[in-house]
Amino acid sequence: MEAPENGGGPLTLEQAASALGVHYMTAYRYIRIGRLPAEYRSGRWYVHPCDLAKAARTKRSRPVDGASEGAAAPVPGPDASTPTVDLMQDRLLAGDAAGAWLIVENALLAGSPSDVHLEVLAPCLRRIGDSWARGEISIADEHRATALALGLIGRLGPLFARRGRHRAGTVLLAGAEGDTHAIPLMMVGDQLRGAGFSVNQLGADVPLDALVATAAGIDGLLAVGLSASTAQAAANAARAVTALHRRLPGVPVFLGGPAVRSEEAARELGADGWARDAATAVSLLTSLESP
Ligand code: B12
Repeated sequence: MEAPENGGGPLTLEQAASALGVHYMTAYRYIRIGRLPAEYRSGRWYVHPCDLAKAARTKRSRPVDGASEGAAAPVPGPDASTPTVDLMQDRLLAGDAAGAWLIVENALLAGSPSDVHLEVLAPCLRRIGDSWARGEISIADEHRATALALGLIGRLGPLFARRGRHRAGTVLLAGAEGDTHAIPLMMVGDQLRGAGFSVNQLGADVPLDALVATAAGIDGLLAVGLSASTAQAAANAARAVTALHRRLPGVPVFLGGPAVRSEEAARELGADGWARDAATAVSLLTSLESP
C-alpha cells in the first residue's frame, strides 16, 4: 500500500483507491460492504488514512470482492466467526440491502448457494439472535436484519432450481403451530428443491388440522418435515407427528430446528428422524429413496 500524500487529512475515494492500489469502484464496494470505513459528506466519500491499513490487510489475507482481486473469499465453515460473516452481520444490522447482496455475490464466487445459506446467513442470524438475547441490540435491530435476510434468501431461491431429473414424490414442509420462524423452512425447502425434490412449502405456524388435511391430499407424499424453534413449538410439533402418523401411517415425519437439538430428542417427540441443517436434511430425504 502506498502512503497517501495529503498531510494525514481525510482522503477522497480516488485517493484512497490509489493508496490501496485498487480501482475506485473497488474501493467504493469496500465502503458499501463495510470493509473500508468512510464518511459521506456533501455528496462525496472521505476515508481516514488510518482506516486504509485495515482494508489493505483484509485485501491480502481474504479478498472480499474476488471478482476484481483475482480470488474469491473462501466461504467460512459453519458458525465460524470470519470476515464474511462479520461483514454480513454488519450490513444486515445497518439495513444495507445493496451491501449485503454484494457480500452474497462475492461468496457465490467461492461457494454454492447452499454454502451462502449455511455458512454465511445462518451463522449470522444466530449471532444476531444471540446479541438480541443478551440485550446488545434492540428487537427493532433484529427485525430489520431479519427482513433484509428474508430478501436475500428470496433472491437466492431461483439459484436452487434443478435442471434434469427430478426425484419421485413430494416433501411437505411446515412450521409447527405457533412457530413464526420461517427462514429455517425456506432454507430447507430451497436445498431440497436444489437436490431435485418436489417441495410443498407451507411456511411458518401451520395449524395442526390444516397440516394433516394438506398432507392427506398430496399424491405421492414422500415425507413431512416439521420445524420447531421454540420449546412450545416443539411440543406442538410432537402433537402434529402423532396426528400425521395416525392419518398417514407409513409416511415418515422428520423434525428439525433449534428447539429439537438431536436425533434422540426428535425420536422422543415421536419423529422418524432429525437433521441438524438443510444439507443434512437433503441426505436424510435422499436415503429414503435408496434402501
Ligand atoms: C429471525 C428470528 C426471529 C424472527 C423470525 C422471522 C421469520 N420470518 O422467520 C421473529 C422476530 C419473528 C422471531 C420471533 C421470536 N423468536 Co426468534 N429468532 C430468530 C433468529 C434471530 C434467527 C432464526 C433463523 O432464521 N436462524 C437461521 C436458521 C437457518 O437456522 P436454524 O433455525 O437452526 O435452521 C437450520 C436447522 O435447525 C435445520 N432445520 C430447521 N428446521 C428444520 C426442519 C426440518 C424438517 C429439518 C430436517 C431441519 C430443519 O435446517 C435449518 C437450515 O440449516 C433466532 C436466532 C437463532 N439462534 O437461530 C431467534 C430464536 C430462534 N428466537 C427465539 C425467540 C425466543 C423468539 C420469540 C419467543 C421472541 C419473543 N419473545 O417474542 C419469538 C417467537 C415467536 C413464536 N411464537 O414463534 C429464540 C428461541 C429460543 C428457544 N429455543 O426457545 C432464538 C434462538 C433467539 C435466542 N437466542 O434466544 N424470531
